[in-house]
Amino acid sequence: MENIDLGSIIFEKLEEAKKQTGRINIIITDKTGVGKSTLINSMFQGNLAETGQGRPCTQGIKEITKEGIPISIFDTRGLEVKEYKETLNELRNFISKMHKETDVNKQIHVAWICISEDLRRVEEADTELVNMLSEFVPVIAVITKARSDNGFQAEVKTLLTQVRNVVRVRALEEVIDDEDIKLPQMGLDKLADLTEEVIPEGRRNAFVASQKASIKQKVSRAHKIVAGAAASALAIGATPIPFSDAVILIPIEVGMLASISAVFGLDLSKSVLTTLVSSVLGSSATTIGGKAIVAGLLKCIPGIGTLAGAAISGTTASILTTTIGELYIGTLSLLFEKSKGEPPKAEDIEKAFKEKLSLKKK
Ligand SMILES: Nc1nc2c(ncn2[C@@H]2O[C@H](COP(=O)(O)OP(=O)(O)OP(=O)(O)O)[C@@H](O)[C@H]2O)c(=O)[nH]1
Ligand SMILES: [Mg+2]
Repeated sequence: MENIDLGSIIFEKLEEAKKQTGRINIIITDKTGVGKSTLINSMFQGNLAETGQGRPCTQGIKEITKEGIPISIFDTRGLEVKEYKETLNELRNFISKMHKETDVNKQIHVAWICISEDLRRVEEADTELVNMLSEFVPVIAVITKARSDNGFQAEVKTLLTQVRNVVRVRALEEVIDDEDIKLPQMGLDKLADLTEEVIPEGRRNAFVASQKASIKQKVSRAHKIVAGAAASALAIGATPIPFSDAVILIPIEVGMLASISAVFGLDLSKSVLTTLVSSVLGSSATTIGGKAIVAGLLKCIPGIGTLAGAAISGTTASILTTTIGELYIGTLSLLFEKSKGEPPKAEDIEKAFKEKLSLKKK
């Protein structure tokens, strides 16, 4: 079996991972000043509302995006009670137009309507807004600036019958001066989970990648990717793979690393993925043969190298894949915890991953 061209596999798998991630579009609305922008900044990578690009779609709707984050947020002008019919119409026209898009990446996938807990009131306008939105997309009611519930959440549930769920969120930590009490952020991870639940399966990776409120959500999505890759490795080895043919495992490992990176929300460049793959293989050669690959890979599972003989069974290939995938997830989740959900620096990832691998290889 001839050598493979690692560079082109890496390029191809990166493109594939991006394509599989797709994009998610969220509409965030209701009255002005309820904390929409603050919520967006606390919820998504890159302080989106503050630093993202804003593109006006209509007079009252702007699309916020940022390079490298697979989400578009449609932020709307406040729903003023006096002229809410007008705003509602504008929104309806906009959503129904988006809904006709055949490219699913361009449709709206979920709506958050934000009601401030301070206001403690659900109005006719809110009900109409929810009813209209829920004709097109699942709607989640977000009670913002949560401080004391006093039955308000239950009231929202009762009054807004069309919402899929109601969640209380405190997007900013709050200090109550007189009493020296600190109220920490809350509810953001719950909102992330509820949103993941109501959106279509095909949109979940994009959402999970974009949000920073739940690292657990990223990890659990990444486990699924590893399980899928391990199953592919198992299938390939239905009859044991001679060492010299082991290059066929490489696209699986590279694809897995690329997809895990994508679901964590890393904007991975080819050079970073190349370094990660080199760490796994213990070689930075760009073309590499089966024997060298097997030698590199098998070092990731202590003790198994000697058992393997001249061929890799599907079971070994799948254990190997799981080991590499889990090490990478472990690396990323630690770093993401440290950086509060924002993508860590590429060199920190490389360094931490190498350290984990070398511990394993000892
Ligand atoms: N204490 C507290 N204040 C908050 C919270 N969320 C937002 N705020 C404050 O509420 C005010 C309005 O927040 P924004 O995020 O600008 O509200 P918005 O809905 O984007 O407002 P418009 O874009 O003007 O419609 C700001 O002073 C925020 O700091 C929260 O969870 N707790
Ligand atoms: Mg705003």
